[in-house]
Amino acid sequence: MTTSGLGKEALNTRNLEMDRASLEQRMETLRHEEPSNQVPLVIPVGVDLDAPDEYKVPEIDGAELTAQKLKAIMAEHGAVIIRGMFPQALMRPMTATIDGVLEACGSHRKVKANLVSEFFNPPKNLSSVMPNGIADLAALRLFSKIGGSALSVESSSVAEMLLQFFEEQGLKDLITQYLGEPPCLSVKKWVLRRSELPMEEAGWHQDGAFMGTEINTLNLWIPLTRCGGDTGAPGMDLIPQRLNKISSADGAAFDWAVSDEEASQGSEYAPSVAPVFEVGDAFFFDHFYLHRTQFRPDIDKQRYAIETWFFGSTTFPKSQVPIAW
Ligand SMILES: O=C(O)CCC(=O)C(=O)O
Repeated sequence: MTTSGLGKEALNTRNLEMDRASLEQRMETLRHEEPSNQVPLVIPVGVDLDAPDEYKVPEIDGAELTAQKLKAIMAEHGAVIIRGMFPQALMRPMTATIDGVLEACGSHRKVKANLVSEFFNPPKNLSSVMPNGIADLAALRLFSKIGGSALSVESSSVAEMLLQFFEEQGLKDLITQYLGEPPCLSVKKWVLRRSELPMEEAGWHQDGAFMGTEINTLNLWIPLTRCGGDTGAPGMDLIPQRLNKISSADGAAFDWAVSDEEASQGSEYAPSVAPVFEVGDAFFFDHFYLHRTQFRPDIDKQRYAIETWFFGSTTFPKSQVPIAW
């Protein structure tokens, strides 16, 4: 079966209760599992690194992508842009889906009364799987709302639709080969994003600073708006360099962040870049990659994106609340 895209039409054909039960089960499957060290780390922590021939964010065409190539590029550069990975016509309608989820999550009345729709049907165990239950979920919802984002799992139907889409696009096989075991996802690091205007300066960070480093990860960041560079819509500011340890948080606003001075003017790192992303591109990076939401004073356009972190199904950060796939 091929998907009709990621928009409202595709969403309308889904069975809300079945999606809810399916996502609930995925969370139950890993609820009591602890990560193990049976599968080797894809990126060993802290070993000496050879400098690449050039500091850059490599780009390859979607048609050229193989797990072997992904592994080689990620090992050398820490990230890669896959141009034209997805058909634009399938991706564009996802912005309306994100609007629907954000609107449903923004309505306190709907969330409180648990008014189920295709845009808001979280699994019934969502608060109970969080490390600190409902208090954690409430804090995460507030944090997401302030940042103009929502957890994908707020709509089980959107989450299940995305999983189906990823599988149809060959991502499950690709990521299994990359991680050396089947992937899982997570409640906290699977995010639907619509940037807020005016933009606030976001902190440089490596996600491993709060997830831990003895894990296997691959983040698939999907822009749904043309963004980055001089487009006026925020892409990502990137340090185009493979790192394999967590940088110091000295001078940064949070203990998981890196100060702007250190990231963009420090001698330790390659100069930052802000590539242009097109709808249909995919951007892969891992928990050591130093990045932030692109910031410059002339940003005046909204940008939509999907952020999906995949982890090894035995090498995941438990704190991020794993979801079996
Ligand atoms: O979408 C963004 O601007 C931020 C994404 C991000 O930080 C991430 O994917 O880890």
